[in-house]
Amino acid sequence: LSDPEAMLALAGEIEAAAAGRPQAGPIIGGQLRSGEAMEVKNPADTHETVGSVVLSTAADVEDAVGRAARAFADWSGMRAEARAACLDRAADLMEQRRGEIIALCIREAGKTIGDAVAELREAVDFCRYYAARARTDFAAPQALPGPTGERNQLYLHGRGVFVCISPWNFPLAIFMGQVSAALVAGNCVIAKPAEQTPLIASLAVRLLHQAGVPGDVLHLLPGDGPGVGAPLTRDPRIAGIAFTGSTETARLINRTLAAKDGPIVPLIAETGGQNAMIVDSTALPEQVVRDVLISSFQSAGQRCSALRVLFVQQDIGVKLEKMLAGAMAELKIGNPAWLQTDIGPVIDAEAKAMLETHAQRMEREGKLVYRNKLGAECAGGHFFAPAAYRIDNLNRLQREVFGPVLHVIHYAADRLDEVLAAVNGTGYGLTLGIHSRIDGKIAYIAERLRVGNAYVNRNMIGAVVGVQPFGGEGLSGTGPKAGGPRYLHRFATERTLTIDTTAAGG
Ligand code: TXE
Repeated sequence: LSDPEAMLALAGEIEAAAAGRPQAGPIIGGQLRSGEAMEVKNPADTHETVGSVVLSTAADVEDAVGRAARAFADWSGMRAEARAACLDRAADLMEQRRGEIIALCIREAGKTIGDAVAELREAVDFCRYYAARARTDFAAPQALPGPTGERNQLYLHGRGVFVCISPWNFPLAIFMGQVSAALVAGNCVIAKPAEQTPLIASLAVRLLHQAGVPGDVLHLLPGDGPGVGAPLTRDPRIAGIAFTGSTETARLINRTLAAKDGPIVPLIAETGGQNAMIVDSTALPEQVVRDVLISSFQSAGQRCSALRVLFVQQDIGVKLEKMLAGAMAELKIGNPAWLQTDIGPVIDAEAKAMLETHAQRMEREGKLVYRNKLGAECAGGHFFAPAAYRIDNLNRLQREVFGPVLHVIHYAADRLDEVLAAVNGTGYGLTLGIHSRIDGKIAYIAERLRVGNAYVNRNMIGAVVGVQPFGGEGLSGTGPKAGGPRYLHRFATERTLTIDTTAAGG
């Protein structure tokens, strides 16, 4: 975005693509099914129809799972190289169609241009990274040490039909991350996108088919959780589930898996966080403010990694709050299609209502640090004015507040251990920020907090594929880490082959 000429070219592509009215629906065996279509609205302007979607029926679920199960032997028997090549081609296609993809991320998911560009980049990175990992880990068996007279080999093999259930907050990157990993590991895939973002998912599936993934290997089933997601998780023919969304839904899926007959299958769950940043009085205030703003408010706070609770050492608390308020006042909230916009809408009316209810409670129970005002341009969409509140302790927050709301807690320097106990006590364990210039203290905090991704003296955004593999523990998910060297292995089953080499010709 820093090169004005490239930005201008991209803006032209986005504008040209924004005129389209894409259609989504069940894509089964490579064919888009028709039916009664529902309109998909733009969260920034609910009068604008972005496209339409046909929801999947029970018969679609049955058809898709049956076809995927029948296609599994051929797909899993293919050389890993052939599957990896499909992912590389899909990455190329995404880059070629960037204008269309970015325009959809803006119009269907309310992403700002910067967020949409980053989302596309991440989706491309996932495809290329998993393709590369498949080439190293899946192409040939791994030789294992063993006693003389014996050769031992370890193979990775696809599991079967994998169900990928994805959320709306990274409708392309998380969707592509799950689906590409499952496919390249040798599985057939049924993808169930979030009900809010079927159009982006539909485009992604068409690109994967165009890249060479056979129609019967990858199916798309748009629809809601109870109607489409739940029947998929109950189906005895599925071999695994990759899920990103709320902790509550992950628990529901866990219970379904526990109760059903048939094979025992893995659940790879990536859920929410109650992410904290701990700032002491040696931190550089300007840097802290800049990093807090990015960590809390980028993507309108709708990232599982976003900063929710800022712990500030008491002696600098008031000064930092004042600086934060000043910086928040500069934020531009509005149409995400405008280049100058920092914060777009939240995803839907339900999300906005949940955030407003929380804000009302905070206004009663906490102390307002700052709340932005919304301009007239926000009237037609699901906009929520970013807010920061000072609260006295972490128990005030029962669950993840998924939006642009920051909570500030002041702590006394000699009570750092209580802060650490409180953060661990949430049960979540996703991201953590530390701002301090005391190495010993940084190490002390990092060693004691149970989190998946910790960031020191920087913002908490940026799980770059292959650089900061992403994922949490406890209520935040199961691992393995997305974009990490061991992610694909969980989508595969391990088989060993032991050969007696003392026999003739061995
Ligand atoms: O999540 P859901 P929602 C958190 C965030 C947010 C809250 C609710 O706190 O406020 O979750 O968001 C599918 N069986 N995150 O309602 O319901 C559903 O259709 C099978 C954090 O969007 O968990 C969608 O495809 N599937 C998060 C997906 O699960 C079911 C991202 C996620 O929806 C199902 C999103 C069922 N019974 C929300 N019920 C993150 N970790 O980034 C729903 N689904």
